[in-house]
Amino acid sequence: MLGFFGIHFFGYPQSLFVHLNRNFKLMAFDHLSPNVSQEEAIKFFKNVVGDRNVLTDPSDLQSWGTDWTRVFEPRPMCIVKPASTEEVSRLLAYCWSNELAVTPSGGRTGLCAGAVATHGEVVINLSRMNRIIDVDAIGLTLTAEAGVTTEALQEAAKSKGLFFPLDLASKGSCQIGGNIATNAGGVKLIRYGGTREQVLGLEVVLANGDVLDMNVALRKNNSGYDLKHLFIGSEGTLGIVTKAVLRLMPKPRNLQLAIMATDEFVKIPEILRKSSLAGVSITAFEFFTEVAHRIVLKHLPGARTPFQELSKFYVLLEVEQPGAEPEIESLLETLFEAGLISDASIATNSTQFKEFWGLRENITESLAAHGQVRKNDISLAIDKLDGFVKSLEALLVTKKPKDMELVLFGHIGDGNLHINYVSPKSRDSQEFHKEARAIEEDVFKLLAKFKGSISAEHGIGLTKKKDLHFTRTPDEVSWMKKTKAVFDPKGILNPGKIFDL
Ligand code: 2HG
Ligand code: ZN
Repeated sequence: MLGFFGIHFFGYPQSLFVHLNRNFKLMAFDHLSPNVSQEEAIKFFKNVVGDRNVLTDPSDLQSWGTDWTRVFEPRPMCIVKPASTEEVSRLLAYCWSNELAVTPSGGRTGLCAGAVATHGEVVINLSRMNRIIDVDAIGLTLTAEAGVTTEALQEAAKSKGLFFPLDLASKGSCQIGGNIATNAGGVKLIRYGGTREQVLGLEVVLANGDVLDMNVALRKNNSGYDLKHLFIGSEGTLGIVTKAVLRLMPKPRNLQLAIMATDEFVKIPEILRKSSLAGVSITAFEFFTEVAHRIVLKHLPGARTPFQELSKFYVLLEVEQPGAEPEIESLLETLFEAGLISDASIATNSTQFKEFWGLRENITESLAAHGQVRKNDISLAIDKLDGFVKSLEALLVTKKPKDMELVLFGHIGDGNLHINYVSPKSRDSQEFHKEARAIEEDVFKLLAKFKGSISAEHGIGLTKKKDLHFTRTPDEVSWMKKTKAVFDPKGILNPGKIFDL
């Protein structure tokens, strides 16, 4: 699984991009008037980072100019790979004075085209800035450059007997800079919070090249506005994150994992309620449907189901069990007795532990192998989940084309549902997206009624900016734009992402 996003991404043929435009002349942004030629700019970049760290080869532009969304065709001017904050600062100062658009980029595992360069942007990729600077085992902090992968951070914490709780299916490829830019959530949010909760300090290079140092490793710091939070989740539109101080914690003790089968969605929130009331210490509460399970069993080499017969829904529950008492077993008994689950399996060794997690974490990869996919990443208050899913099912009865499957899974313990629309690869891609979009619009309308969000953890990027209004009020969007104008009045940083200026 590790590194899967990278591997598959490079393997995808160009025909998968929906908005094909075979004219490779760079498109420009109306609000910018670049005052250097492309050749001059590339010469400057090579001078800053060295010849081999500026990529202009068409295949490099294709692979480094996009993320995992595969919907928009990448058309960057070039890819520039700095090795230090100072280099990022020089690059941005140059782009600022010459009005060149910039797209910041990391592990490129994003799912909403936040790091896709479609209009001749200079892609600044932070992969070479991959040093772990410090692990402080007393203050429980870790300082790292933006290009360190999430998995490398986990390993660094582990090597000191500590724990970095951010955990995502793409952890082998995604980088902390991208995690911060998108405020990534992941499978342990229910217990430890998302990326925002792990960040104590940040170093950011602003649009004009100034370095803003908010890099203090303090747990408590109530001295005025906490500016770092503006950059977390801003998708590279306010500045480029170059360094972060992150929170560590003691390793969880004795993790237990079970997969439970249930026949009705309505029972899932009830399972969560009963588990919380039982006082077990939940570290993950994930869910997937039978369809998702079947697709993983079909496409993931060596995947096995722990069940004799398949059920409509599954919950993956991970708990920390500090004492000797096998709490998860008695919890499962309670859930059986209450008629909430029909079957369950507990991982009894580390191999099974990995296998069970694999059944959940490999859904995205298996879906990509299975068909063409359009993704929603929505969230709702837990008590509204059931009503929403019922309305969704009613909607699908009339709207869903026969050859389209709706695959639901996600971090249900924190109200985050991933809805994937999947059709056979043989379907015409434009038609598929048109049909899926028609359903998606109704889903978003429904979501607005239920006071949910159109993006729980993936961000807005290019794919969802037209839908921002379903979740954010006009006032909120207007203040976002004012904030953007303060930090980047020329609009050079990741233009076209989240909203148009
Ligand atoms: C996950 O939870 C990721 O596995 C990807 O956020 C979700 O593929 C998706 O829709
Ligand atoms: Zn997710």
